[in-house]
Amino acid sequence: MIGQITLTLIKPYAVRHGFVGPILAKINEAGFRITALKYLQLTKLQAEEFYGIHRGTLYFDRLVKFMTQGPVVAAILEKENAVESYRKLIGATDPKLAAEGTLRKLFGASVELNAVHGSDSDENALRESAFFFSTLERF
Ligand code: 3AN
Repeated sequence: MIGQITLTLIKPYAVRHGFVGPILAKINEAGFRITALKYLQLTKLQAEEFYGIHRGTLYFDRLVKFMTQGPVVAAILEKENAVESYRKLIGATDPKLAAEGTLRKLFGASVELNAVHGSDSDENALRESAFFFSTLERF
């Protein structure tokens, strides 16, 4: 499985603006198989754990606030070289700098409201997938 999966979140901002369908369609068109999918609202503690690596940054509290203000859609995506391939599809963290046609360019508003998350390494893809999904929820 290493190298084959990545974890994505459609963030509250994008969910609220009706972008779940369009984003999932783009993910399908790009050749990813959705092997797990759910809608949930993160608690403050869960968001702090998920973004633990950002603790101590100036934007940490705001990040946790944005990520808990409404439901997110979490999904595990499967494809050859999934992490890198999906990072390419989502584009740069800041939508202003993201390439044309990328998810963050199409659906993001700012570096904070940037529509989607994508795992940044195979190790984190496994950790984040296990954070959101039990083995019974993966197909
Ligand atoms: P990416 O999501 O592209 O991997 P990270 O891991 O550096 O980027 O950041 C995780 C999240 O933290 C971003 N998606 C964004 O919401 C937020 N973030 C990152 N850098 C900043 C920043 N300079 N100001 C505000 N929020 C930020």
